[in-house]
Parts: sequence; C-alpha cells; structure tokens
Amino acid sequence: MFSRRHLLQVGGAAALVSSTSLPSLAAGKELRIALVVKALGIGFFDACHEGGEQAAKQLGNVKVIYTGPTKTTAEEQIAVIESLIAQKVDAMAISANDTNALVPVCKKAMARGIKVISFDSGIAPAGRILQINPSNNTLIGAKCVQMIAKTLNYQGEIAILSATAQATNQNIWIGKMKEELKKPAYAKMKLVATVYGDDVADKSYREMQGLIKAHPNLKGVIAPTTVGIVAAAKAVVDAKLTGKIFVSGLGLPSEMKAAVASGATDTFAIWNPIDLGYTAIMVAAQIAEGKTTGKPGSVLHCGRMGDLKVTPNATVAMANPYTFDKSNIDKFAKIF
Ligand code: RAM
Repeated sequence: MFSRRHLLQVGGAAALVSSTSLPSLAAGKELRIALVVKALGIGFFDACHEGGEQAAKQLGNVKVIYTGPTKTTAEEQIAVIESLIAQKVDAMAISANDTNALVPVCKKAMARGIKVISFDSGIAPAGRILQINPSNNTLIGAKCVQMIAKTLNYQGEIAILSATAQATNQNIWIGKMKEELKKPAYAKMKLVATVYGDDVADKSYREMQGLIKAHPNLKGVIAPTTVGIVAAAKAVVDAKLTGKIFVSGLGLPSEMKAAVASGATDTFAIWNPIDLGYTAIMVAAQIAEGKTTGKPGSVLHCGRMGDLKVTPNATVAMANPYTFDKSNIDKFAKIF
C-alpha cells in the first residue's frame, strides 16, 4: 500500500524518478540532526523517530537527536531549540507547536549556520528552509469529512476535537474540512463545535465529555490527532454511547484497535509516520551537507522514498492518507 508509486506525488506535481536514490554524504564528519517533535511521549512521533533512525543507518554518518518538550507549547519548544543552538547541531527537523512563535528562534539558528526544516506541523516560511507535508492538506481535510459522513449516512451534528489551538497542521486541516463541508453532499450535516485537547490524553478525554454534555444531538466527532482520536473513542465507550456517537479522524492502527473493536470508531486514516521521519532526516542531512539548498525547484534524494522536488512555495508532500477499519487494522497495527 505505501508503495513508491504513491509516494512520488510531490505537491500535486508530476511524479519524479522511480529509482531509489540515496544522497551521497562525505565520509568522516558526523552530522548531528535534531528531530524536534511537538512533545515527547506521543506514539506518532516515536514512529517518526524510528524512521529517522532508519535513514541515519542508511546514510552512515548521521546521528539523530530525538527531542521535544514535555508539553505541546511553543514556549517549551523554543527552550529546546535554544539548547540545540547551544549544542551547535548541524540541522533541525521540527514539528511546530506554533506557526509563527518559533520563527525568531529558528531564524537565530539559521543565522548560525544550522539548517532548519519543518515536518508534519510547519513553521512559517521565514523560519525554515522547507516544510515536509505528510500528504496533500486538501486531501487530508476532505478525507476526514468523508469518513465520518459515510458512517453517519451524511446527516447529523458533528464536532472537531483537535490538538492545540496553535498547531499549524491541524489548523490547516480544519480549514480544509470546513471547505469540504460546504459541498451540497453535506447539507444535512452541521459542525457544532471545535475543541482542543492539546495532544494530551486526559485533556482530550475531558473535552470529549464536554462535547457530549453540551451537544445532546451530537452524532460524530472528527479528531485529526492521534492522541485525541483514542481519547475521544474511549470517552464514547465509557459513556455507553457506542453506536450513537462515532469518532473518526487521524489515528495510528496500533493505538486504535480497541476503538475499532468497540464500534466507537468505524473508519480512520493516517499516512506512514515511519516514512515521514525517514524523509525528514534524509532531507535535513543533504541540506546540512550542502548537497542542495533545499530551495524551490531543488530535487531531494530520499532513499526508499525516491526523489522529491521542492514546490514553488517551499513544501514537499508525501503519500495519500490510507483508510483503516476492522478489515485491515490488525495487519497494520503491527507496523505503526
Ligand atoms: C498527532 C500530532 C501530529 C499529527 C498527528 C495526526 O500525533 O498532532 O502532529 O500529525 O496527530
């Protein structure tokens, strides 16, 4: 399913070369690349880390520093980045807790020769060389709406339970969901609330309980976060509302087994987080070595992911989201 055929979609442009291409890095000097995530302890990012280590192993002279704050806040993430600047790392690949708040510290890093890219959740263009999107944003937003609409037979009240209110990726997807919901097919569906669980299990659970209480006619919830979707499905089961309220969105098969088995979740989607982390390290390594600037038009060699071309707005995008349900979850739960 996550074949190279899918992965060569680059920002909606034509597919590029088909062969596996590794950047050739100079032997000797070790590159230290920080993979900075929204917060430690999130399974999705642990899977990204696993992919990052795979890339480092293939490249040979790369050390991955996997780090992030304990809370999904910009303040804590800025402190982590400051400490990486002091350590003089060669590059950072960051999943941002805030689009704009990270720009000054990332500019400071770049002024000192550290190559900064963002992945997953982007930094505003002034604070990074490029952004690696896991998939096409419009497609992700549309997919989230389509999944819950199908389960609900295109009618009823729905709500969104997101990550943090400042998360770049979730905010873009929510915008795309709202666009999708304007289509005539969804005329009988109504978005009644958007709440934020901050990618923290407890808070997401309580936000879901709040939605259930505040909206007696609620039929479905879209949680475009791997943390929020698990917590929301658990809240539905605990409230004995399985079959009355459905939870969909973006989740990891390995974390969603109980939700699907209980019936709280019919379908959900995700891309391969291992491939995402792998690509982030591949890209950061070749920019750090000066093999490419990473500027729009550059071609990045990404090993098993093939070559990716940087779009005019300095992004690259990877695979289409893949849908999971009870027919295939067991198989993929073993992978991520
Ligand atoms: C959580 C994080 C991450 C997002 C996934 C879908 O793990 O918010 O940024 O991409 O969910």
